[in-house]
Amino acid sequence: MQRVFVLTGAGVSAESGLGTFRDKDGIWTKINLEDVATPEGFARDPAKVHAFYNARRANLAAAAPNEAHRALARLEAACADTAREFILVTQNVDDLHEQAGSQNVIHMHGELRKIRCERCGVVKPWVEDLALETKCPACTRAGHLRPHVVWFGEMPFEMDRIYDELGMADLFVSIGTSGSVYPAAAFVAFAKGMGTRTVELNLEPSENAHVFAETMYGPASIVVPLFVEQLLGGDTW
Ligand code: BJW
Repeated sequence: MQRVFVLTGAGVSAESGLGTFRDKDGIWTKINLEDVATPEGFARDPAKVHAFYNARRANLAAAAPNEAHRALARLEAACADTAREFILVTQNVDDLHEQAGSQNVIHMHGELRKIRCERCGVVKPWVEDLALETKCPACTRAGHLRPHVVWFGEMPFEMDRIYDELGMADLFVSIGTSGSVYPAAAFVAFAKGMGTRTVELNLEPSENAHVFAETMYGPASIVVPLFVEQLLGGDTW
């Protein structure tokens, strides 16, 4: 095995105190996703969208990486030590993977701690609250800043690079995602079609569970370290 491709979703950060989206009590059971996670919702009521992401940013400020994030950072380090390639593609907008030490990370749905100006296009780190009146740090105009996240109907980031990496992977591991949002939900079928070993680690079977060759179910803080330990101790490593 030379190339490891890991996909993560909200379940990997659940035990860090960040809510998932579609579970019982998930974010989309409390708030209408069309209001806060679509460009149309933002155009209709930007103040509501800013309030939603300000609260998410505050949640993130109080969160810390868990054992699953740390195990993935160990796996990346083990790959580096043995001249293997490792890439972590996350649907999560939190930065807990980076806080745990992961380095080669693609945030396909953007980053909560970044903002983008729709007028001048600048992308900047941002940890404070955002309001309609907030001025762009680059062009100084107010009223054009938005969270640097990918909403429904928008193209996720770095898709060409992601599919290039997926096409070369020997091992595809999906962690803590329901498999209900495309294009990430289609990665496992793509990997399987390439003859890649596919593994699902999740609290319970996802919508794509039947596509995976191997599965392991339980909380991410338990199953991810266990899987990484087994992988690094195995004959094929
Ligand atoms: C644990 C655990 C623990 C819990 N341990 N596990 C019809 C058919 C096919 C596709 C479409 C369609 N209609 C529309 C589309 C496309 C659409 C889509 O997929 N819609 C579906 C809902 C049907 N997709 C898009 O629009 C995407 N763009 C796109 O396709 O571009 C091409 C295009 C562009 C223009 C025009 C046309 C096409 C963009 C999707 C953007 C998603 N954005 C969000 C919000 C990001 C910002 C934010 O965070 O606020 O991304 S929505 C939300 O869902 C977030 C997540 O990244 C994403 C995925 O959720 P995830 O991570 O899987 O979380 P959950 O909650 O669903 O699952 C958690 C899992 O963890 C569960 O399985 C639990 O069991 C498990 N778990 N605790 C381990 N402790």
